[in-house]
Amino acid sequence: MGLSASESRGAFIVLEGLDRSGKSSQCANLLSFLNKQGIAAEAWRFPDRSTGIGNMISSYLSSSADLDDRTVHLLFSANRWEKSSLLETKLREGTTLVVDRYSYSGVAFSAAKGLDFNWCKAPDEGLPAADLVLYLNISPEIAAARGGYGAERYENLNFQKKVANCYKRLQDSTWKTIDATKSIDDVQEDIRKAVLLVIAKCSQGQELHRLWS
Ligand code: T5A
Ligand code: NA
Repeated sequence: MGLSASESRGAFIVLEGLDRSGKSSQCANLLSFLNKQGIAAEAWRFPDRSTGIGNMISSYLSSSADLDDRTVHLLFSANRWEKSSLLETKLREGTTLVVDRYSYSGVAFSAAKGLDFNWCKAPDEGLPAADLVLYLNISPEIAAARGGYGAERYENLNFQKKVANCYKRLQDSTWKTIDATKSIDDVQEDIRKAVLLVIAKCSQGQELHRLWS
């Protein structure tokens, strides 16, 4: 069931960026800020490694399982579809969702491997679209210098440069670019301003869009 234009709802906020751009730190800070403000909110992440499909993805990312590129792309998409009705229910109930990666990662990372850009978009067509995509902008070099880099499959400089270029092709009016090289607190300040505006619009009934419109 779609959402009618006048219904109050939660906002669908997605954080995107290269590996080590600071998404998880910012999601956690944002969630506690929103809860302190008395705003109903939950933090989600993709891949959701807790499902059967998520488990296959997790083995693949840690390089313990090998999968064909198109197969893993479709698993990432299926992992979003399996959560999509709950996601929509939460929004309709008035819960704001702060989501660490979504379809935008799905397209950017698979297209960076050389898969056709439009082929990569196709399986996610019809999923709820984010009201706001916060793109944590950082150079691949600075991200690589942060802690823990190199543990998972995609964490190498050359590949991350390709991912950054693919992200650029996805940007539309729902995206806001955030300078992710600032301190954690300063990045959070910039994020909060953008998020509160969008939460207000959604509580006034802004329509939920579908990918890729
Ligand atoms: N993927 C994902 C696909 O290929 N297709 C898909 O459809 C989807 C959904 C897993 C991988 O899967 C790919 C993309 C990924 O390669 P993940 O589990 O979210 O995705 O892994 P990462 O994004 O790599 O998560 P990370 O934990 O590595 O990075 P974050 O969350 O961006 O960064 P964070 O907050 O953990 O911070 C990293 C380090 O930097 C420091 C932190 O303290 C930490 O040490 N830091 C800062 N340092 C200085 N200044 C700041 N402002 C800082 N912010 C954080
Ligand atoms: Na993360």
